[in-house]
Amino acid sequence: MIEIMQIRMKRSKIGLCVLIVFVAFILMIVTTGATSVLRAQPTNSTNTGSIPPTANQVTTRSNDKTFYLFTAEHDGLNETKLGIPADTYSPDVLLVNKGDNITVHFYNLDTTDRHTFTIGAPYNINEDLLPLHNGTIEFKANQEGIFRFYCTYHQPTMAGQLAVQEPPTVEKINSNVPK
Ligand SMILES: [Cu+2]
Repeated sequence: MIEIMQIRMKRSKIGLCVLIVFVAFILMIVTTGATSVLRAQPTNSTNTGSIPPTANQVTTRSNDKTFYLFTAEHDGLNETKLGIPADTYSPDVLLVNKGDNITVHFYNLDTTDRHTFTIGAPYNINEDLLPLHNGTIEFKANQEGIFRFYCTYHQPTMAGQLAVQEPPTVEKINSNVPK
């Protein structure tokens, strides 16, 4: 009778041990899972818990853009022989975001010729400069697209492009990548 009781006690001890190991195993899985969930969240020093997830998407915006635009001339270009003017702009591409306030400081470096900065609709700009003069053009880039600007005196060479693009949206996490 005593022997049977001892065997039962042994069995229940073994059962208890198995239960403890099982519970410990479950706890380990749960803890590891929770850690990996925490790790899956973006690590961002500026991102506090109170900011909603959409705050990870930011729009890069610098609403004011200033350009210095110069007249240029290609040395050695024989205008009579080639039948084209030697005049161009530098730079000849102005890339801006829609909604930007644009300032163009336009310098006529030519000692003899007039030059213009001209854009048609919808911007309708025409800045005409005497030799060695400069002017400032200000406008809001409220129309998306690529718009040709040109000098009314020196076609077809003296021309460029104003590119007005939709403001790019970038992942905030990407802006933290070291350059
Ligand atoms: Cu010109």
